[in-house]
Amino acid sequence: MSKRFDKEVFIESVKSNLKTLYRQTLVDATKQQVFQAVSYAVKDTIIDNWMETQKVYEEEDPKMVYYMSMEFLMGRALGNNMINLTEYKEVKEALEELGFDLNVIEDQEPDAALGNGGLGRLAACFLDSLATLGYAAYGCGIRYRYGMFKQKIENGYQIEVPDNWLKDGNPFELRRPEYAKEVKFGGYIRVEYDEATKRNKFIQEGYQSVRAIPFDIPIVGYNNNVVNTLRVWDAEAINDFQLDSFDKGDYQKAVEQENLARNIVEVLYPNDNHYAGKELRLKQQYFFISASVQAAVAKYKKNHSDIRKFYEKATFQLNDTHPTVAVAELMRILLDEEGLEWDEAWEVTTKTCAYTNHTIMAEALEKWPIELFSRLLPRIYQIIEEINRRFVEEIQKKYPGNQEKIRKMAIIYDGQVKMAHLAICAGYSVNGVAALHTEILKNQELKDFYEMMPEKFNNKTNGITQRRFLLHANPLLADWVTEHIGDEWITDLAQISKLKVYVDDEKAQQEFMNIKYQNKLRLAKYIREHNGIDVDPRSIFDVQVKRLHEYKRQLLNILHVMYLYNKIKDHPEMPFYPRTFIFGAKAAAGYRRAKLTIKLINSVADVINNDKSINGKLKVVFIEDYRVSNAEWIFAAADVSEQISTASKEASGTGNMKFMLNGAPTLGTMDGANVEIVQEVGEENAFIFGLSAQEVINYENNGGYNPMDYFNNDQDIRRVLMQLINGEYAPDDPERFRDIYDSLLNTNSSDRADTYFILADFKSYAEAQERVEKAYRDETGWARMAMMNTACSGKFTSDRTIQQYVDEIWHLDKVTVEA
Ligand code: 26Q
Repeated sequence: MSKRFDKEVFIESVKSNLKTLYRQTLVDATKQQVFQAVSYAVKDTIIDNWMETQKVYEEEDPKMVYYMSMEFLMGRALGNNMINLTEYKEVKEALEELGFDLNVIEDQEPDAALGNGGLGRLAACFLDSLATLGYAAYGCGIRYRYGMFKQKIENGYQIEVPDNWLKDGNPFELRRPEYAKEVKFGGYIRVEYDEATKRNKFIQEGYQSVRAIPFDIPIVGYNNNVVNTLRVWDAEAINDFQLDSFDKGDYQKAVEQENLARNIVEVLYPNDNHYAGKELRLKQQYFFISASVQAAVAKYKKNHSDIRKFYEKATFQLNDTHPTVAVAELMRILLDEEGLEWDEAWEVTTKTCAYTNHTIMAEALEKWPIELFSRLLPRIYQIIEEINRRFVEEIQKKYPGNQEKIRKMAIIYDGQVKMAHLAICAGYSVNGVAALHTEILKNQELKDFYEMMPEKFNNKTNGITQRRFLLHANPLLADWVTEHIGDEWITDLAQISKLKVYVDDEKAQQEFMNIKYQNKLRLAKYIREHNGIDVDPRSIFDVQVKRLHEYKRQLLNILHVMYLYNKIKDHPEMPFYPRTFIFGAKAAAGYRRAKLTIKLINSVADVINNDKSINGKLKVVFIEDYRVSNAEWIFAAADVSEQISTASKEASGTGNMKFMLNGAPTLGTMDGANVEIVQEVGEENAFIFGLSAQEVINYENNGGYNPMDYFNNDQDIRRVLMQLINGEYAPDDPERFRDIYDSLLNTNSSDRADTYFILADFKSYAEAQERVEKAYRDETGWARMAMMNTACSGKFTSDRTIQQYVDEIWHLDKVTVEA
């Protein structure tokens, strides 16, 4: 399919890049320079396919999806691009001949961390699948100058360090000034009657504006010559004022516009599952949406004359509510610039926009104060007011006299603009991201909307790309799988179920577990180099890596570690299988309790790792700066996947799927996609514990949960909690962890004590952990279980997810691109 890789040509290209970029030869070049030179050589191949793909799109005019997202957590590009070009091994060999280790070269690349966690990484996996399946797609986002912060751990505390990911230049991006768009903020709207059209014209005046400049990043499909585009927008000042003729007002405005442009794309908000009502955040949202929608309309108009059929060629998928101003921006363009009537414009808009919900956490819901919203986006606000007026009318028609419905469903209410309500009202599809999550949306969170418009609601269980998270992340296992069942799993993960015939095969079991062991060695080396901690690769690697959030319950995990440590100290003779508890997590910079939890984990680690008396039976490791690139190694090395969120709180989870694919059974609650994982792999191949989602919801609705009961009646729990405040892990400041203790036992004004049911689930979790230990002692049993997890992971490819989006929501046309 793709052009044959020519080693000589490739090497020449690397050499010539070194020369033109850096005036360097191979012998003198730094590793960073070699990385750049190799990347430009790879980009060369990509560009041909990129142009060819865009030509096919021009000719065949397929319907396109615009995946609108504030976040794209791409990670590194070089390795992934080589994988998808099917040139990875060839390049590796070529570089070896030149005396370079490809792993070391790949390691020079900073992660493109333009996202927080699950939602951003999902967007990245979707782009990979869209290109691989041959669908025309644009990712639309922001080119943040600083992505997700780098995490340093100092004295056990998280320190945030700016992520200057562009400092050496990004070899894969392409600046496209010819597609720049102007985006306007603020000012006021002057209404003017237009005799010619007999309509009011709405003219924005006294505004500030910035120029949005697109940077295009290639998204390489696997072995199919398709290259799609991730388009991220940079902001530049518009300063066409004349130096000789400006008065004081012009000068002031010019400076303000410079600042606006600089600030707008400066940094990603590092909040995960938490809404911060910051003006700059709303500016970011409108900035990239206005530019993207303008570009999508312009692209359509190049080849089509009737804007009323826009939706036949374009669909906008809104990645959570963050891009929901797209609804009003599309309306604005259709009404004010294209001259459509309201009903015509509304039809186009509601056939174009679709919305994905990623959370039921109340604190993540976007509600903008009217004052802020209307000041920043005056015309957009007018349009939303009219959308709301008509929507409220509809509600009244359906539920006459029912004020309650209006209070609960209106888009504008109580001085706030509710973005989820706008997205549901204007979207033709509303989807959750796992079966359980979608059911909770329909029956609890969005019940009123579901009752009014049931046809909009649907489920799309998340997925992950096996190309990055197995083929690239775990080459040993990838090769082993291919040896046994062929390589079709790379683009058809359902094939991986063919491994089931090997789960009882002793040789296969040994090979599988030996690969796991090699990956554990690789991770142990990483931990030694980065944390200075020695871990025993024969111990159980029990891993929880994800954003730090109370609902994800890293606290439950570390409290259990404290409990185990107590047990080992009390009963040194007790048989105990060595365990290594591995954590990785960033806390939002302003999330006090999350940051204190990191300190707790590190304090417990300090005590336990330095206690010679326990003979290394227990180790605790906090991996600094958990991110996509080191995640790849971590998943490959995990024995146990910790997915222990309070049931009903984790919409889906996607890390759970990456562990499963790499042969790590889930230790988890019946939450999010865990439910479907258990369905696929069988209960006997997972370790499930804790309250069900319904039980949690019942407690939340009816009360009756009292964590003090557990404190009073269970001495193990009481002892662990007392250790939070007796200086056991904070001899220099015994009060350090008081807030965590209080959060579990003391009701404060806003929250019930132990909001996330940690004490309720503690015993059940500890028992599940005992089952893990017992299962791990049975070597064959464990090998079988691990292999079953890999073999049953077929459903969780993002290729399946994307195919469902295409079939049930987007209805895109498939394309093929010849080399
Ligand atoms: C909103 C307003 C202002 C500032 C920040 C935000 C904000 C930013 C990020 C709100 C939420 C997020 C991220 C949410 C997220 O990552 N959700 C996760 O989405 C995954 C993909 O669907 C799911 O697997 C996870 O369960 C869900 O938590």
